[in-house]
Amino acid sequence: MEKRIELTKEQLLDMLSKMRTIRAFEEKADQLFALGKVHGTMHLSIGMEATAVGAIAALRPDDYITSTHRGHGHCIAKGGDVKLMMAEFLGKETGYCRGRGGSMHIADVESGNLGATGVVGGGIPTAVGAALSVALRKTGQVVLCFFGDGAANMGIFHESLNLAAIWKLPVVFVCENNQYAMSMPVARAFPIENIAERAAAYAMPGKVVDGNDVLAVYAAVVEAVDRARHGQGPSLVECKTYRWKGHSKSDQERYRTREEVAAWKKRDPIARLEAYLIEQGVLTTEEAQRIANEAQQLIEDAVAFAESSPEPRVEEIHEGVYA
Ligand SMILES: Cc1ncc(C[n+]2csc(CCOP(=O)(O)OP(=O)(O)O)c2C)c(N)n1
Repeated sequence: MEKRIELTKEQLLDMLSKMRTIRAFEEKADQLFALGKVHGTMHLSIGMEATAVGAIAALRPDDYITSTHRGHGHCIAKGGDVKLMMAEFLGKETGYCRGRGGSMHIADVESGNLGATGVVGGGIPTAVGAALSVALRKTGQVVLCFFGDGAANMGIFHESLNLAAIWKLPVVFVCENNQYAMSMPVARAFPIENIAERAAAYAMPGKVVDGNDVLAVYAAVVEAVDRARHGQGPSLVECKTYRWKGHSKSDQERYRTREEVAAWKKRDPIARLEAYLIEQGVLTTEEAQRIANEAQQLIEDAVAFAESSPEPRVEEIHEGVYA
């Protein structure tokens, strides 16, 4: 694990707690889906918690993020309310988007989360637009943009990075390279080894980090955020990580082996952080258990809230929906 001695115990435990909350939210989401309680599909980021938490920990609360279709973790890490998220997930009137958006369309503008999107790569130009806005308004905010490896092969990625670079916008591009775009492995989709190498084409720093090491992600993004905040323009940070679950619920997982999944599970970002903090004397096993229990309880309460919430009324179902 990368050492960040300037982090306080409180900050470190907050990182662990957020990672635990994301894991608990998504394991519950998986169960609820299996019980037939969810409309549509969903994309889980189990195994990728360190990228969301490490990157967002480098931000100020008033900074912005844009998210992806795999966005539960980003929302929780940015301070989203799991009760409203769970209600949205179950299509309830009390959800973030009054149940109209579901898993893939959660936005929480108050916490600076400009939203998840079902359009792959859609958050990239949105982030650049938001960065242009904060630059013109001189607010000193930074925009952090999450996207997957698949999105990095879309035209909009190149156009957006170019614009951000020539205008020196305060945006940090965080590629969550979880090794596959649906069933397409990165080795077959890219002629280069690291997606971060593409930063050179736009004269911005490009860094590769172990995306399962929350402190390494944090350190890389702190540096990028600092540059952005001081008018030095955008950066690209590639976090190498892995999703434990299938792409979405319709995935038969014929493109990868059980051995590969098992090998990545050994690099569980949560277990790694716990082990590191215990070894450093920052955490006891009892505290680790308490943090895990609290996260679980938070999610149980969120489910109770969502399940007891009303469904949207049929006659109002088009309210707030734009297509
Ligand atoms: C514009 C667009 N093209 C295609 C799709 C279908 N689609 C949904 S997810 C996905 C793969 C995305 O891969 P990646 O960007 O690596 O993100 P990951 O799913 O790995 O998190 C595709 C092609 C879509 N939703 N939007």
